[in-house]
Amino acid sequence: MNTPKRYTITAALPYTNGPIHIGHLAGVYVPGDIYARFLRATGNDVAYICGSDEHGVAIPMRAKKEGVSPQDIIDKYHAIIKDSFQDFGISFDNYSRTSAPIHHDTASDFFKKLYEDGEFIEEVTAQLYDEEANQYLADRFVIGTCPKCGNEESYGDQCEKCGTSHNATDLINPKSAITGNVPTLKETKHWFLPLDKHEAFLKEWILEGHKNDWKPNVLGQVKSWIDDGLRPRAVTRDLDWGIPVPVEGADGKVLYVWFDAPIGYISATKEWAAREGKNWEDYWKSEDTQLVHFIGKDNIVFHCIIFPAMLKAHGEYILPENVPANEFLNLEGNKLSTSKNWAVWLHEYLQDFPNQQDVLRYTLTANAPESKDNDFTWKDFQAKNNNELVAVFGNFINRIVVLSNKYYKGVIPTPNEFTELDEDVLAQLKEFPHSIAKSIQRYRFREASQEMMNLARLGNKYLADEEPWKVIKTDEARVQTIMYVASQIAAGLAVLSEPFLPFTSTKLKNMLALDPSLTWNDVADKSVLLAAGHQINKSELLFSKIEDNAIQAQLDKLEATKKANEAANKQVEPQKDTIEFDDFTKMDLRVGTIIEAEKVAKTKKLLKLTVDVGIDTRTIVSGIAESFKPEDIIGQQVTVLCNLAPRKLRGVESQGMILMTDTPEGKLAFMEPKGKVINGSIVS
Ligand code: B3M
Ligand code: ZN
Repeated sequence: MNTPKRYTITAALPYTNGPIHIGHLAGVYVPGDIYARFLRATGNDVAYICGSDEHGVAIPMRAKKEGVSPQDIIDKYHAIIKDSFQDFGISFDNYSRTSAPIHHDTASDFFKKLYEDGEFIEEVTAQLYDEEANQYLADRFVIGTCPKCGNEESYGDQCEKCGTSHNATDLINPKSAITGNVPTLKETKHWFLPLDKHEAFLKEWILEGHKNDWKPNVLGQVKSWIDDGLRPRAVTRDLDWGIPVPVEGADGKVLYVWFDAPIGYISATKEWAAREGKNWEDYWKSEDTQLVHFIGKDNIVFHCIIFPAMLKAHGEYILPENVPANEFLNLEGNKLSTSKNWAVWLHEYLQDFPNQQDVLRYTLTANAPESKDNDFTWKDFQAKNNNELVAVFGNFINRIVVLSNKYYKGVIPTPNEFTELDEDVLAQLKEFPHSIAKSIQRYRFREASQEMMNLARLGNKYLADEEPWKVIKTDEARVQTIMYVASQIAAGLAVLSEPFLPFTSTKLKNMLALDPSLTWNDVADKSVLLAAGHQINKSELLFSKIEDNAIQAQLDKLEATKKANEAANKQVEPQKDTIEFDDFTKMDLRVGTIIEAEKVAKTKKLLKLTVDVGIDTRTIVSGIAESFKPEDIIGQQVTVLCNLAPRKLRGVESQGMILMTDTPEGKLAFMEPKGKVINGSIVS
């Protein structure tokens, strides 16, 4: 295996304007975690770095909407996000935040150095301005038509549809996201990073230097950017939320969030190094260090063009060795969306599937959107759990541990002569550390996870073929060998599954009472992983079957979200023609109570109700059968239009009408008084 190196691995800093969902986990944090855990397991020096991105206009905008301060928003979501990462075993060496003083200092110093070295262009330009809100409009504060793809909902800095990144003034028909007004132009001074100056270098470094080792989707985006021609990019903003621009004459201006956020990787490393007694500069300024950025595809330009240009302009830093950006994950066929609540939120997942972090980690890895967008479905989640984790991995381990305890009181038996198959299986086991490593080193985490599962398959098949539970009746000596061989596979699996299934690996290591110093490379090099005579522990359940009703509950939840979104988007009916007061008083509206209810035969929608309306008890036929069961509405108070001319519905005469409205979920709801009233009370 390769000689150990030093690695700085970064994962995109999540914006603290909402919790995180499976898309974040699948695209960035789980692949980064597998990589970091694997590198540690193979003896490398690793700093896996992340933190909250707490500037950016999305935060004050959300604060405004919720009527709280931006600080309240970042504190709330920083805590939620940090907990989610911890809960899912994302093994960051440091999870920091960009509101930390160390980050403000680091980002300010970085800016000052570029400023003093003359790396910026200082220019007064006309920027979009909202007269009513008294504010310059940049980034998410302005919406308009993307000049590249025509998307009418593009943001000022980036079009989410085609991924293009632009200046707010490039938008066609810009509108303020605060007031909806058409902005005016107003002059203001800003500092620009002349990306054009770095174009030749970027082209050479990425499109030539990394043409064979960076992912095609990443190279493609970089090429298209460079082909379009790089232009100076403003790195400051007229805003009151962010890091103040640390030079004279910059009052009321802050650093552009995409200038400060990637520097967050550096500040978070500094914070960690100080805590651990390490030298942070080793991780950022030494040519021996490999810097790798894990991100989603919408962040490619910032990590492959802008941040490298900043690092290059600064002069003291290393550049990324690779930026293995992923595509997007969809959910049940639709784009994940925070605003539409179309997501599986991590904190909610854990409520519904407690202690089943590894199931989600595994499903998201086995289905990772590595080279194209991919779909997460609950059915597939169930299948991956039931058919692979339970039926293969769990079943294999369970058989070994249960049988060892049963036959040998949990002591690994002494093997007798190996058959050709035994030799072959043991030789195959030694190949797995290499084959899994090869996939991980090429950032092919799906492939790596499948290879890890293949080791469990090998073990499962070996036991199924050798059937020790049958052989025990005729050949005890042979069973000793089978159990010994299978135990070596179990030990290998405990080590090699760790990057993918860290919780399971820990449980399994405990179950096998595995020597904690056993390493990844040992699985390839050592001929004995679990020695004869070694005592293991009792069996513990690693995975359990997920039943259909648990999956249906998740699908129902999404269906309810869909309905709620449809209802929210539904246009309310326009007002009807004006009527006179007399027209209104002609209606006899009063409260009644349903005392009997039954379905009208051969209809889907109709219920025949008996309603006490105070003046009498009458029959009313109502089209509410799809929303209510007859037995559930006995005693329900309702509003009744009593003097509506009677009419026959399916042979039953209806003497009035019950007033209803629609719920956001698309069901019907009664117009009922708050608290019981006397039947016959007039509604006016
Ligand atoms: N906060 C953007 C995002 O979540 C972002 C990443 C910053 S990485 C330096 O898409
Ligand atoms: Zn576009």
